[in-house]
Amino acid sequence: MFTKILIANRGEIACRIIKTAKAMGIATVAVYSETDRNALHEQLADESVAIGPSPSNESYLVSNKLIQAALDTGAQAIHPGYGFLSENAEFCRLCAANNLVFIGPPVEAILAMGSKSAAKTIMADAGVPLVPGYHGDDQNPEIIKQAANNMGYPVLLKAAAGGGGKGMRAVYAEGEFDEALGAAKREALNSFNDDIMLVEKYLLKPRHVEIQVFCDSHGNAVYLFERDCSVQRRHQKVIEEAPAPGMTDTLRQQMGEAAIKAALAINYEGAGTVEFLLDAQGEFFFMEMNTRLQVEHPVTEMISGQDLVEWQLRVASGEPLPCSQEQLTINGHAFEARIYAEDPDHDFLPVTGRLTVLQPPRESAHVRVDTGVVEGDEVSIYYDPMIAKLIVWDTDRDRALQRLTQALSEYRIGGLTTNIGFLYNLAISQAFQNGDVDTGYIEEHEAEIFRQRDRDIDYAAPLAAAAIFKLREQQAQIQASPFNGAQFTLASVQ
Ligand code: MV4
Repeated sequence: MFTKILIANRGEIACRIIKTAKAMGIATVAVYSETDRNALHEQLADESVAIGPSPSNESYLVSNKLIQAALDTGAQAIHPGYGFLSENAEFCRLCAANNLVFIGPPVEAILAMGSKSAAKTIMADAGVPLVPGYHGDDQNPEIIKQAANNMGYPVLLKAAAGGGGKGMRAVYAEGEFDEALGAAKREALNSFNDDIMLVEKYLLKPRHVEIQVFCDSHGNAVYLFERDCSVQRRHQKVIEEAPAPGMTDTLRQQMGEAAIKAALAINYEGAGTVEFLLDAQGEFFFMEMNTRLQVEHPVTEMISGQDLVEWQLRVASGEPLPCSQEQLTINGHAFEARIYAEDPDHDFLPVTGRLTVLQPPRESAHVRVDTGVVEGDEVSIYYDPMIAKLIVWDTDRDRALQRLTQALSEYRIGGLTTNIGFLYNLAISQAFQNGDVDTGYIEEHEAEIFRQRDRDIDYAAPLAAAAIFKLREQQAQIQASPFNGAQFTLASVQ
């Protein structure tokens, strides 16, 4: 096992990784930009290295700075977290060239999943079910249109290099095809410098169900069940849960085995996620594979009782998987809600500012809060405005959902606008309570989620109470301090 690792990331995921490394007796090196000089991840690590200015393309995205920091501190491995360099094949290669272990899959696996068309060819050969469609090399527009006509409308055009809905166009009739293809190609060229397109049958209101897989370097592979991530807004996940509502043992096993086939087809190692679309008839189709630890991994940890970061560290150091498939079981139900500094009443525009009050619900066997900020920290313009992930667990879905609404109503954040009220309204909406989710959920239930202000949590009184409590605490501290002559001013609490 490694004795020291560098975490090439920041925020909650850097803190999350440090926590497990500490528990395993592994020393940690944090890296930090100017803005993050005193950030929680920098404080929690055993050592830290400054990597330059706040913009991520001058710090967290500069491969050479991270490699140099690892070499200078004697770290043997680099954990990339998610985002930033986590799926960057060049960075993965650079680690190897410097005798550093990249805590992630082999570079070939990252490259294999880089193109949607190439990935679909690999998966078709491996016998993984695909959405009917055309993903060939011949990019003649007439060939693509003929494929669309043959499968029947509606169809969905997707950029092979795409992700997150960019370069994607729905086409409802042959007459719209040429214009849609042109527009999708232009968007893809602008975004990815690559306009290779594929076309698929457009599934209406599918669910997004993904399977957590793990493979080691000894040929072992397991799946750690599924997560339902259907509730999204403009391709951003909002609430995730495990297991998926309504999932049967048979379908779970079929999807799990298909996911393992997908992973083995690309000689995968480490933590991976195979995303599927699941239709109302229970048919499922491979969408893509994410070659990293995902933001929503905690719901899988809560229902499986496994620490996925510990698994990553063991596998990366050459150990076999800690468990066989037969030893893995599902216990209870978990939700994750992503708490953001953003304004739901203004098109979810990101919000910046100081977290003057930050009082998460108390953590317990039922409530987990993964965060990278403390009260008084600033949410800056430089990075993703996620404040925390709130994860809850209980023995069944109804009870877990009750835990979620309770924890959301206890969460106190002052100083900036957050999406907590929106998450609360979403969690109490009737169809969500029923587990009746699909990828159109938020749009379909907009009126219920946005309009029921009377059912919103009432924040004003609890926030005022929190501010008064904090003022008293600060005054008591000053009175007890040997420097109690110091000037004390109350920071404004919003
Ligand atoms: C689809 C689809 C329906 N049919 N493909 C959206 C992002 C990209 N990764 C794939 N996406 C979709 N592909 C076919 N053939 C619907 C979506 C989709 C979606 C998928 C998962 C989660 C949320 C979504 C929201 C809108 C559309």
